[in-house]
Amino acid sequence: ISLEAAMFHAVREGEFLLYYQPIVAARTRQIEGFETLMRWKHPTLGMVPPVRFIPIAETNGLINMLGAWALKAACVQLRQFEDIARRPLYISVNISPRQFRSDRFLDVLDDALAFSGTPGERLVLEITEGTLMVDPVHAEAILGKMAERRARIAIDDFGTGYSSLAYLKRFPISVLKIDRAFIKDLPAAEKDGAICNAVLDLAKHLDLSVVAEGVETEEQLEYVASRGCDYVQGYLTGKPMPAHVAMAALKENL
Ligand code: G
Ligand code: G
Ligand code: MN
Ligand code: NA
Repeated sequence: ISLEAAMFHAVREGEFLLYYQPIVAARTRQIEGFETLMRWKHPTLGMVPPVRFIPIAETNGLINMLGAWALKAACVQLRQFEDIARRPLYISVNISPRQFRSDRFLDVLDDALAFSGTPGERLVLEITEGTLMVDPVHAEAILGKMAERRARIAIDDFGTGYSSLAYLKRFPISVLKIDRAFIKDLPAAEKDGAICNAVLDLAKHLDLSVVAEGVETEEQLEYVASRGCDYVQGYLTGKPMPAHVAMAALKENL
């Protein structure tokens, strides 16, 4: 049985779940939000990583169904996180290229917000540079619609795609997520440091927030925080975790 066939079965059986990774203020380490990361718990294969099943779902179209489910479930989960924290948090959800292009995407978005009662401004949609560049005219229209709903757009894996900086001017983007590739060898790697500094500088002048991804050490956190990076996400401040563990982490983090 192929992984693809198993996926259709898995959808029916409810084998997909969502993990949540804290995104924290670099200075205080207070949890500001969570990124939603999909997991597949297969009865015999165990945890199948997203790098194995997302590309298949993207090819066969299952991503539209999985993505719609994830968006709605994440918005519902946010309300529970906020009940614990007793302050506004946000939820960040990855949107694949095919989902972004889907005619139904805006309906899916509206449904998730309406069903959960989550205000649009508490939602961050993570897209990659590639998603924007496939069809920039279409992207501009969709991003405008997202902005009408006050959802914020984050560029995921920033700096690794094939795109021009011009899109930062053209599109209503709020957040840059510096890819882990530029963080992992800090503070020793001078070129990576230079790239991080340049991104932080650019973001400051364009009034964008920055999240440093893949922060694993105190030195890395100190490096980016001292250069003006407001938010970090990585194993140092929290791995992706099931919702109940994330809620326990929130209680510890008030
Ligand atoms: O979670 P890691 O936990 O292994 O995730 C690897 C990659 O899988 C992420 O970088 C992201 O691009 C993708 N991914 C994880 N969850 C989702 C999801 O819910 N939707 C989409 N489109 N991609 C996801
Ligand atoms: O959506 P995106 O491509 O940014 O996915 C984030 C990926 O990075 C997920 O697979 C997540 O599990 C992983 N990740 C998050 N924090 C760390 C970290 O500190 N170190 C490493 N190696 N991976 C991380
Ligand atoms: Mn992401
Ligand atoms: Na990333």
